[in-house]
Amino acid sequence: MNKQLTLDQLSDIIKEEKSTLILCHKNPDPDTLGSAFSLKHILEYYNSKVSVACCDMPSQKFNFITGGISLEYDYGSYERIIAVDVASPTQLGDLSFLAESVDLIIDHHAMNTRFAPYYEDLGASCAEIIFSIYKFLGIKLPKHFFECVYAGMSGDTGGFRYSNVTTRSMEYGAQVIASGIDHAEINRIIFESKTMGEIKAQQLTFEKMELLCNGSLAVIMLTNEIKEQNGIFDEDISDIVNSIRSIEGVLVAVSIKQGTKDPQRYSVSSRANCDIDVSRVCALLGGGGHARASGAMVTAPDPKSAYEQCVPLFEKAVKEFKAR
Ligand SMILES: [Mn+2]
Repeated sequence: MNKQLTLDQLSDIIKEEKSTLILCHKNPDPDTLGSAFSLKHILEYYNSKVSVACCDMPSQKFNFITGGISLEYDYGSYERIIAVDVASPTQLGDLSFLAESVDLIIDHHAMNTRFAPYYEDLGASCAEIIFSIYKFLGIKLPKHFFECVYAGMSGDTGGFRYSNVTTRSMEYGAQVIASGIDHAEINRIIFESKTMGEIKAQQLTFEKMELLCNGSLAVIMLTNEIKEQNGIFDEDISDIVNSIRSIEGVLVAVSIKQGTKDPQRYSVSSRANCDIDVSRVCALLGGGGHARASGAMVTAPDPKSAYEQCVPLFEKAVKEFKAR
């Protein structure tokens, strides 16, 4: 069993001057990126040299967080590795070979597999934890720190709207805004701006998706064939599950994406608009996450068998919910 750290112990570790690699989860979202780059500011304050790595290229619209990071790293030459917003080794995607070398996990997922010593707090976002650390340390940091933290907090709460929002989320949000950041612009970029590739992918998604359980379950399966035929790249489809979730009457939305590098690996994302705990369904597929937002990686010889592994489980969950 890996050790659970207190905020005191965590801050002592953070103050150590060590070259550090911070790992984000695959399909990077504003929370994993915002947490990584805000933590980078804290570590740099204590003179550590820091790089951030992710197996997938972040959407260009998140350049305000990343500064447009390059993904070329020498994985061996760091004194410590910290994973942020990463619930399990599979969430590291192609970087999961580094899971054994992770020295510290900072995360907010109830289903974290605790694959290394960890600091855990079940707040709405991992960025809330980073902000707690900042407050505990009482240090002064540049504006970019607050932009990153805000991006994470707002990203995981849908702009402070989801059921995971607590009074602490709002209090922290207010304190971050008080630093003088342009929060409206950050929200515009996260929620109201899409690259042309994302728009194209969205259009294709609405064409190809399926509505099951009398319109309560929306499913989109994107195979490599469909992606290639339509000139769609992986960074364009990171958020498609949220597009189909917005359809009136949909209780659960599921996206199944075939891996580009490994076509026998399928990335499953699910969202619930009601009290269906999709993390339980994803746990049956070896994954996990939050009650209303979860994922899994499925291995299958072809798209049809991947579909058959996943979709009946979600159908069952929706039918059981409706029969309640
Ligand atoms: Mn998160």
